[in-house]
Amino acid sequence: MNGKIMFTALAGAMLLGAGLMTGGMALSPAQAAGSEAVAAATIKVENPYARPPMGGAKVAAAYMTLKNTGKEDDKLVRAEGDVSERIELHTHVKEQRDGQVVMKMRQVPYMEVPAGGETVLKPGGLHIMLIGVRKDLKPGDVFDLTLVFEKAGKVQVQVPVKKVSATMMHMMKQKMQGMQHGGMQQK
Ligand SMILES: [Cu+2]
Repeated sequence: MNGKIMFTALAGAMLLGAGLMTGGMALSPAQAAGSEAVAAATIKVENPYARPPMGGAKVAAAYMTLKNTGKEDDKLVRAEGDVSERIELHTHVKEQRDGQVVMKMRQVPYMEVPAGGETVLKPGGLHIMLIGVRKDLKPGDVFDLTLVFEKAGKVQVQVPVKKVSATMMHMMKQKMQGMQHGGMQQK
């Protein structure tokens, strides 16, 4: 590695660091030279939002669409932030219980985002679980999440908290009647 490459890599890392610290969504990896920084631009996050915790529960979920404009498959391997004590990647799975099909939440090790494709995180499907939410999140609030991708690295997202619709409220109440995560009845 010669001096010039070393310097470029260092400058890229510093730019990336500065961008992350501002907590801005507009982290522009393209400004930083070097292939690693450019790779980060392959992931685009659209329509991020979260539902507020329900009925005093300290859990909430974040949803969004992850788009991979790159030529390689990528994976969301974890999410970080100080909005909650723990942040997990979850999905819902169908399960038979007492002769009924119910949806239960499961932690997953990663979420695949295929090359040229997208992965949609939505209620009843994949989601980012916020466990032990630190403050009283309410509609209108915005919090930062850092998504960590296997290839693209860190992507900063600002997540607005949106109101729960009446239908969703009903579903979530049903869900809360189940044990911890389970019990949401499938329509
Ligand atoms: Cu969950």
